[in-house]
Amino acid sequence: MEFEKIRDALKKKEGEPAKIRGWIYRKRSSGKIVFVVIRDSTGIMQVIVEKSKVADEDFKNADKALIESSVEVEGVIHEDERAPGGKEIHATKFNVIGFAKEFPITEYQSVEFLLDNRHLWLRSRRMTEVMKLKASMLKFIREWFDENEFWEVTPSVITMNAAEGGATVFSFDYFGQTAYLSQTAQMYLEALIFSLERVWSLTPSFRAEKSRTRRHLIEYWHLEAEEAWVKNEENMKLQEEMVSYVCQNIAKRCKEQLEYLGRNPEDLMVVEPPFKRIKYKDAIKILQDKGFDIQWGDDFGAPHEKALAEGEEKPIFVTNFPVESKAFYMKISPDGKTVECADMIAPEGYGEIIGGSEREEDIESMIERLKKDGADIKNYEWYFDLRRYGSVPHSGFGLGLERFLCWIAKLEHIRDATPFPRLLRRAYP
Ligand code: NSS
Repeated sequence: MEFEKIRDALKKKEGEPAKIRGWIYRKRSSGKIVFVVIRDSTGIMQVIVEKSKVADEDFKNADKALIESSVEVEGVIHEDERAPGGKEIHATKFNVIGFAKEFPITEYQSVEFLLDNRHLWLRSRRMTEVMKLKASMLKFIREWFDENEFWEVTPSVITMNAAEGGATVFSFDYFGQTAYLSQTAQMYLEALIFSLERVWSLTPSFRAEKSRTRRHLIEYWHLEAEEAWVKNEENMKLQEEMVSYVCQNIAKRCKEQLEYLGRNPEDLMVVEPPFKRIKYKDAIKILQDKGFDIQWGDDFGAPHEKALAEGEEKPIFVTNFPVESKAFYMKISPDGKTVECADMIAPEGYGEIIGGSEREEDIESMIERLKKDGADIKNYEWYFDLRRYGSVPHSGFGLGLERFLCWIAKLEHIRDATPFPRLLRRAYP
């Protein structure tokens, strides 16, 4: 008989044979009977190991094996409403594959302790459900890009361009030259639209941000798209369609994960285009009316974004930020003071999840803005070539996958949206 997943074994009837493998999740012993709950990637199953029903060796091992030992079990299904899932296996064989030492993680542990033991904490039900949700998100994102004729591409993560500003870039010695860890794939995606027209990529992005907040990671997964012949408004349409597609599919196809994490699928079903659009200058007024001390030119922090999306069921866009507050590559609007950009802000205080814009085509304007940031212009010559050889209006956006997941999964802190979070003072394990 082949091994089966616990999910499938739980569908079997009284008296049917079963064979599973996994890790000991819970255990108690009463002399002649050991009750073991086994988990695998699909669920948990109670196993009854009775001294009189298995080989002596098997019983001894079952009796002494600690939580997180890996085991193989053969037996017969028995229906019992007291067991999780209403079924249990009465073992005929109980084989310990790897005995576990005493597991360091017990019920109430500090955040720091759990981060120190992240490699073990990943086995928790909570982390398991979050990671399943993240994998599903990626699947739906891929579906959407595929259906909308975007090509997936693989840009480099080592670069000589600090496109999002020199202040938050990690630099290192690249055989005698200074190179950076990528903050964004955008410039490379821009190069690829001249052959593929619509492209997207998923890469790690790095931000040496000294901020210690619940929404900043030093390394995060960046989902980016770039579209030829597209202006800012159509760029926003694509973003709201993609985000809605992912929300709706998660609501319909990931109920188990959502339920465990306390997110009502109905919250995500209501997410559909169009999303509200607010101009930056109006957003400033709204914030001032709400009592914030904020002026034209100031950037938004978490409290501002939270206030702007207050009472909203869907994300909103804030558009047309002041030129000085945004990156050198954003197209300056006809008013000369703002740029053709949009930040997508999630509801419930989750803040900005997407930054996008139409791209500047005027080389002089970009040089001027780059110089203000102290950038080495010669490293941007290749990028200016894109404007010199058949430039077209084009736009794109970047979504922080972990920020998106925080909102979808109702997480309190972004560290739980990734298996091995890189934080201000942590790159271990
Ligand atoms: O800086 S962004 O707003 N925009 C860009 O990097 C563009 N070059 C993207 C593009 O147009 N191709 O970052 C985009 C998103 C932002 O909205 C967040 O969701 C996420 O990337 N982001 C982060 N997530 C987690 N941690 C940190 N530190 C972080 N920084 C940005």
